[in-house]
Amino acid sequence: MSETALLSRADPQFLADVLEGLRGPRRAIPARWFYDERGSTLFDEITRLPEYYPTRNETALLKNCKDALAEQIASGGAVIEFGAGSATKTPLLLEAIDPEFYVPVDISGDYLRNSATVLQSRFPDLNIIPVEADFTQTMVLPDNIAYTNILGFFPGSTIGNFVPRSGVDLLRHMRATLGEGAKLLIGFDRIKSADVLVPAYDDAAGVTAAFNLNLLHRINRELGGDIPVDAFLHQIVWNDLEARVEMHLRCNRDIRFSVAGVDFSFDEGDSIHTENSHKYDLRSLRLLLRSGCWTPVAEYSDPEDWFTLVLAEAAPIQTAP
Ligand code: AVI
Repeated sequence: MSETALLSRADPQFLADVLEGLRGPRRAIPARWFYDERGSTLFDEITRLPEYYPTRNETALLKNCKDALAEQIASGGAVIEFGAGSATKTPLLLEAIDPEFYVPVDISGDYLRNSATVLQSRFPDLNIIPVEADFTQTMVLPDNIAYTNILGFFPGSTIGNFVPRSGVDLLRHMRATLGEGAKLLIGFDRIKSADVLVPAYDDAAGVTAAFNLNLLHRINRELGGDIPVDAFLHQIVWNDLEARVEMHLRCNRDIRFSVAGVDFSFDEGDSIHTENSHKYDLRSLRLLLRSGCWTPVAEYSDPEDWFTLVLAEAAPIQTAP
């Protein structure tokens, strides 16, 4: 395919983010672009790695707080999940609170429909209404859901992939989407030793490295790039000041390449910042929720305090004092 034909099919936002992000001096590409088909498959593999504790710990936590959740959340309402849903975590929540409607919201329509089909066979009486949308923006909920009893579900500590300013914006959009009287069940990965955090993002089997490097393959494939992928190394940094694990792609030699006809040159040691994964203590996660117009009402943590699920209520939108 010619480069013009290729670029006419490319996502214009992906192209803009990559050209802007490679320009430097502080090169960075938003983490949302990891998730093409290959990236989503690799992320799925990551969640099963021995070093990657968040999925295991959050799943165990959900199992353990099922009864407590059932006491706090009335059955027969609607669950709005931000993201297409996980094959293990979503059924646990649905079993616990028995809603009438389940509305998964995701930007990737194919992935959304596939996971909805799998879930429907397991919960034949549940009304599943997939919504293809960007959940980082306020959206209108399907009008056939019961607006009285709404629970947002945002597991996985995906909130950690947003810098605090964007995380607050995201929570406020969720508050606007879900409305007055809604609740939110949200997962937060906790601050812990770098000896645990770093291997979780730099596993021995190299799956996270492949996930990180796949971004460059995607750029080459979708944006007509000729980046020599073998010149880049997966690098993980625990940034204690910002309380976050950072992923970078570090260049191991001087190179030149082009993307969409634009030339770039990298020196040995230059890097592209590809992801932040913020970690929280209880005070910082409460502050983030309150800033995003949510009032925490219950917290569930595992015995090691490695992961916390918070149930929060929509707060009145107020600016003073
Ligand atoms: C999706 N997100 C919560 C994952 C995380 O832990 O920040 C993405 C991930 N990146 C590398 N490993 C996992």
